[in-house]
Amino acid sequence: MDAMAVLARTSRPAPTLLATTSPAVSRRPVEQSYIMIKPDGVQRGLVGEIISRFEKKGFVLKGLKLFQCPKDLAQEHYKDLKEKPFFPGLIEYITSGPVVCMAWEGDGVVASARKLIGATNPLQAEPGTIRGDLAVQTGRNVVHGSDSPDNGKREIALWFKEGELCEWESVLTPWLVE
Ligand code: DAT
Ligand code: MG
Repeated sequence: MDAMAVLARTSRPAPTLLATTSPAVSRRPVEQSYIMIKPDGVQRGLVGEIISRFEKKGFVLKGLKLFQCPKDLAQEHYKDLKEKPFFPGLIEYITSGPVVCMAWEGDGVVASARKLIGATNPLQAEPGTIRGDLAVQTGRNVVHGSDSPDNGKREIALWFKEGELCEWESVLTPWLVE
């Protein structure tokens, strides 16, 4: 291996970049989104595929668990839709098997995750999005993503108990944000 190749392999962000992770530095409030792989995504073996899209994009995983959702939690999560005719079917579907609950963090993560996920109806979701690539029907659209930063907070508090989120810094952060 020549000297340049060795350098490329071993280079690290400059210490001044790493210093931005110091607790003394004031930061903007962090944005988090609640992302959930629905029971069809788990049953179809799409867990790794879906997680990897958020990892590769550059968001940071702060919470992750496989979870059998009780009915009352599903009803609370989707309470804004309770008057819709599809509500009972939606609750049955979400509670029909384990889901994967995730908290993803990063600037703009809520809107960006919605773009990565794609339109509610997978037939209208763009190719390249999760729903556009991996699903065909609204009632089996494999993944949920919060629709606003406030709902991100609300949903993470709803689905995760105290102590289930991890506070950590990714070593990749200085390579992803300046
Ligand atoms: P999204 O999941 O894209 O935020 P939403 O919040 O409007 O969409 O609806 C929540 C879920 O409810 C959606 O992912 C699938 C289900 N749903 C919505 N509209 C539906 C419909 N017309 N028929 C069946 N299920 C529907
Ligand atoms: Mg929604």
